[in-house]
Parts: sequence; C-alpha cells; structure tokens
Amino acid sequence: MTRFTNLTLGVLVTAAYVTGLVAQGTGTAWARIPVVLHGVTAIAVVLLFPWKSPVVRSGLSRRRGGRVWSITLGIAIVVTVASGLIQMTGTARKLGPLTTMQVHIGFATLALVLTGVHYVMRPMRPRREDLSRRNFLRSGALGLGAAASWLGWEGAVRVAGWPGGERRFTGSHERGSGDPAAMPVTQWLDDDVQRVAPGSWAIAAGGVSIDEAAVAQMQLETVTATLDCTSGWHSEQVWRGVPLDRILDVGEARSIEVRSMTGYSRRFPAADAAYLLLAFEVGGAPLSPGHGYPARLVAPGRRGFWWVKWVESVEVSGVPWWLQLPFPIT
Ligand SMILES: Nc1nc2c(c(=O)[nH]1)N[C@H]1C(S)=C(S)[C@@H](COP(=O)(O)O)O[C@H]1N2
Ligand SMILES: [Mo]
Repeated sequence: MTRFTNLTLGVLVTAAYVTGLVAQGTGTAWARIPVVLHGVTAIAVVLLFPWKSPVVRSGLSRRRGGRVWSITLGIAIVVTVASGLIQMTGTARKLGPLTTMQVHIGFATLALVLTGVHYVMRPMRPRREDLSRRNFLRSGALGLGAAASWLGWEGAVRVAGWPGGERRFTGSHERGSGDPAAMPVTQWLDDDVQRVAPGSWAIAAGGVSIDEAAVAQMQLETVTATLDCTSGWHSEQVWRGVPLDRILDVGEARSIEVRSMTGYSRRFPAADAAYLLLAFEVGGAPLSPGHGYPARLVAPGRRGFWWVKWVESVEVSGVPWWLQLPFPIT
C-alpha cells in the first residue's frame, strides 16, 4: 500500500494542479468539467493522508536528507487544500494580505515544485505491477470516496447557507453585478491603474486613429457580459462599445492583437472579431480609470485576463492567436 500511496499522491497532486489551470483558463460553461475534476482529485489527496502518515512518521524518524523539503511539501499541501475549501465556502475573501485564491494558487505552485523535488530525492521507477487489478480497485475506491466527499462538501456549503452555494460554473463568487462602482478593480500582476485625461487619447486601429470625437460619431452596441476573474469573482455588467469587425478589416488576418498602454496584450482569433467589443462605457457611463478608461476589451466567454484595459491599439496580424503564453506573464 505504501508504494501505491506514494505513486498515487504524485499523480493526484499533478492532476489537481493541471485541472486547476485548465479551470482558470476556461470562461464558458465547459469550465464545470475541470472544476469538478479539480475538486475530486484534490479531495482524493486528503483521503490518502491516513495511509501516508505512517510513511511520513517513519521517514522523519530516519533523519535522512531532504526532511526540510518534505515537511515544507506537507505544509504546502495542507494550506492549498484548506484555502481551496475556504474558497468554496465564500466565507473569506482574504487570508491576511492576499485573496484566498492567491494563497491557494501560490501554495499549490509551491506544492507542485516540491513534489518534483521529492520525486528527484526519492525516485520511484514505474513497474508493471503498478497496473495490477488490485491497484485498479484501490484507485476506483479512492475515486468514488473522493467524489462522494466532494459532493458532501458542496452539500454542506449549501446546508450551512454560505455564499459559496451560489457560485458560478467556474467556481467564482458574484460581486457588484449591474453596479460598476461595486465591481472590483483587479490587475493581473503588476500593472498600475492608468489615469488618462479626457480628450488626450487616441486608439490605433488598422491605420485609423480613434479619438473621443470619432467615438461620438459611432453607433455603439450594447452587450451584457460577465467578467470572471481568475482570482475568484465574477460580475455582470452592461457594456457599450464597438465590435472589432466594424473598426478593423480582418480580411485574411489570422489574429487580432489588443494592446494596453501598459504593454499588457492578448491575441485573439480573427474569427472572433464580431464578438469582441471595444467598450467605452459600462452601466451607462464612461469607464472609470480602474475599469480601463478610455477603452477596454469586452470578451464574452473568456476569463478576465483577456479583457485588456486602457487599450492603446487594436491590430490585425498574420500570427496565429495561439502563439502566445496561455496566461500572461506581465
Ligand atoms: N492592461 C491591463 N488590462 C487588464 C489587466 C491588467 O493587469 N492590465 N488585468 C486583467 C484581469 S486579470 C482582469 S480580471 C480584468 C479586471 O477588470 P476590472 O479591474 O475592470 O474589474 O482586467 C484585465 N485587464
Ligand atoms: Mo483577473
């Protein structure tokens, strides 16, 4: 059982991380699949603890190298699981100076790296016996137990009447829908809110410069769309702006690059031009500086990090949209 426990834990920690990443990258109803798998794989890690603890105890008494790493890994997993369970309840937005989700992602990343370190220090070669009938039955039992526990926790969140019972399919909590002033202002990593003076700006779009006067002449469209941030909240607002296919000649282009004054940028499939809105207003008023004045992208069905704020340029390009990192790094 020790070997099964160790191997399975390695697989589960990796699977929980990957499903978490996929969930964070998905903005449509499909997100429910990785979100559920994420919860079930993570709870399976918890269920294996009773089998892992004797291994841990004998390992610690042997005082071999790498103990500090192993202990740190244990702590990282406990904090990751605890912050994940708290995030599900919606009872604490913040744990100290960080949001619950930031704590969760930070410690999860630490746990993944330390799992790699642990494997290098205590390598295990896969063997044919690992695929035994017995191990399949064990995995099946673990999977069922984890699924039942996950349902139990989701049920408990509802019975307790915690705000987490109302989460969206991405797992995010609702904040300030219909009231832009109550919608959080969030940056991906290190951007600063830009304060742009009215009348002083112009947005480059396919060789044309769009300024305040040009926007006043445009026929704007109204789109109701939900911004769903990977930090764990979502907000539905009524946006007004111009679809990108009206200001760009997409022609044979493969992608559209939307760039911020801060240098932050994202690349979109050219085929999405009609559904992407360069928005100037939210809730019937111009965007606030925090929400992207003078213009921000509204990308329905995509997570918040695609909704570029303080847009400086919108340009077609021959580079395919997927030729970029799945998540921004600046
Ligand atoms: N230029 C720029 N645009 C950005 C970001 C950023 O850091 N810089 N953060 C993105 C992320 S992660 C989110 S969730 C939304 C947040 O939009 P809001 O502050 O209007 O709620 O903006 C997106 N647009
Ligand atoms: Mo975000």
